[in-house]
Amino acid sequence: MPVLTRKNAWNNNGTFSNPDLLWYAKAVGVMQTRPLNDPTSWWFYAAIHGQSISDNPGWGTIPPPPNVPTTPLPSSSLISQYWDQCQHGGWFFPPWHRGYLYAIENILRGIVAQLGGPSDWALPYWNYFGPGNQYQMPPAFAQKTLPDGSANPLFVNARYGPNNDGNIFVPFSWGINQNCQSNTVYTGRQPAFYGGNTTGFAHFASGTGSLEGNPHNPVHVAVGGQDPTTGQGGLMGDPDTAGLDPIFYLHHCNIDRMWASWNAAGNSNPTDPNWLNGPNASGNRQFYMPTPAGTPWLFTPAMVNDISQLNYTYDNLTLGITPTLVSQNALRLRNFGLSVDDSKLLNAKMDENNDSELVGANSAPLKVDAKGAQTNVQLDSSGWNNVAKSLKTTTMAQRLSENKLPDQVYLQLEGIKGKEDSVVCSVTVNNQYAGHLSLFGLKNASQKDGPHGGSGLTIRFDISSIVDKLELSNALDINSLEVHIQPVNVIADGNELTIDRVSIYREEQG
Ligand SMILES: [Cu+2]
Repeated sequence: MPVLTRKNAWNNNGTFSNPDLLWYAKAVGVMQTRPLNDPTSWWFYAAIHGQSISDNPGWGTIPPPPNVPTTPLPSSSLISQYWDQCQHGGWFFPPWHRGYLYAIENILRGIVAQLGGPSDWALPYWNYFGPGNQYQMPPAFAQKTLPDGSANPLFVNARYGPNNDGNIFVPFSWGINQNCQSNTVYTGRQPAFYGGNTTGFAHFASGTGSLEGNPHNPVHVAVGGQDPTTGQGGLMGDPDTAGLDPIFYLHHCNIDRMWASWNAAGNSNPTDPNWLNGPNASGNRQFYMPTPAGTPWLFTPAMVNDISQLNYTYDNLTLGITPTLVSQNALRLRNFGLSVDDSKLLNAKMDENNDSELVGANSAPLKVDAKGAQTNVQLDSSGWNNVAKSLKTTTMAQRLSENKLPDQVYLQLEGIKGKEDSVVCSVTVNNQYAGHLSLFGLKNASQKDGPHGGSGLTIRFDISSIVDKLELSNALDINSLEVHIQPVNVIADGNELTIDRVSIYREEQG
C-alpha cells in the first residue's frame, strides 16, 4: 500500500475544484445518512468525541442543517466503549486525536472508493497559519450546495465565527499563534511544554499542553462563535458538538500536522510506558475507534507515535516558524543591554522539571460577568525578590556564562468554571496585554458529577515580558499586580465565570 499524503485544503482556492474537498463532502453526506446507532455514522462518530444528546440546550436544539438525530441510541455497552472519549487537558490529547482522525479517514476513504473516487483519498488540513487568505475557512464549507446542486454536507448553520456574524476566520488579534512549535519538551503544561501533563484517561483535566492550549482551543471557539441573539455557542466551540461540524476534522488534521512537524524537527515524544501504553496502563478506560466494518480498533499512543506507523504523511512538514524560544530570550536579554547571540542560548533549555514556585495569589474567588472583573494579586516578598534578583544585569551576566536564563514568570488562572465554552476574554496585567482566555471544554470541566469532580480549567500565560518592562522602568519593587479580565463577546445571564484563584508563579531556568 503506497503512503497516503494529506494535502492543504486551500489547494484550488479551497473550493470544490479541489477534489479532496469534493470527495470529502460526498463521503460525509453518506455517513450522515446512517443512523445514530451505527458506529460508522457521522452522528455516532461525533459522539465518540463528546455528546450532549440528552441535554438542553443539546443535540436536540441544534438549528439545522445538519439535521442532528437524537435516536435511535446504541446499546449501553457501545456507548460506554466509545462515547465521550476525547482526551483534553493532558498528554493524551495529541495521540488520541491522531487515532480519531485516522479511523474516520479510513471510513471516509472506503466510501470515496465506493462512490468511484480516488482510492488514495486522504483528509485535507486547514493550515490557518498559511500565507495569503488561508486564515479564512476554505470557501467550500460556506457553500450551501455542491456543484451538482444538491445540499452541501459541509455547510453548517451553527457556525458563527469570531465576530458572531457568520464570517469564519482565525483571529490573530486573539493572540492565536504557533509559538508552541518552539517548545522543546513534550511533557508539561502550556505555554512552555508541548504535549500536556501526565494524566490517566482524561476527558477534561487541567494539564493542558501548549499545542492544545494555543492554537487548538481558541481556533475551536473562534470558528464556533456565538449566536448573536442568544449568546449560545456554535457547534465547534463545545467538545460535545464539535465533531458534528465537518470543519472539525480539517482543524484537527492541521493540529496533527503541527505535531508531526514538531517531531520531524527533532523533538521527542514521551518514552514513559504510562504514555506509550495509554490509560489502560493504569487500569483506566481504553481508546477504541470503529473500523469501516464497524468493529472496534483498540489503539495506544505507541501505535500512533509516528505517522509512518499509520502509512500517511503531509505535503508540508515544516515547523512553521523559526524557533522563537531562542530569539525571544535573546530579545529579552538585549532589552537589558546584554548582547548575546542566539547560538549561545541554544544550550539554555527550558527547565524540564516543571517545578515552579508560587510567588503570589489573590485572596478570594473571582466572578467574571459581562462587565469583566479585576483582582489584586498580592506578591510574596521573598519569592518576588528572587524574580527581581534574576533580572539584575550582573546576575544575568553571571547566569549567561553558565548558559542559564533569567526567571520566567507566569500568570495562572486556576479553577475556571462556567457553563458556556464560547465565552472569550482578554487578560491584562498592570494594563499590559497578557493574552486571550479561550475556554473550550469549560462546561465539561465544571460539572461536579463529571469524571474530574468539577475542578474547572486552569490556564497559564507567560508574563515575563511584562515583568521585564516593570524592571526596565524601575517599577518592579511592588507588593501586588493588578489583573483585569475583560470579555470580548457575550456573557449572557447565568453564564458568568468563576475563577477559584489568580496566582503568579516563577520558574527558574536551568
Ligand atoms: Cu479539538
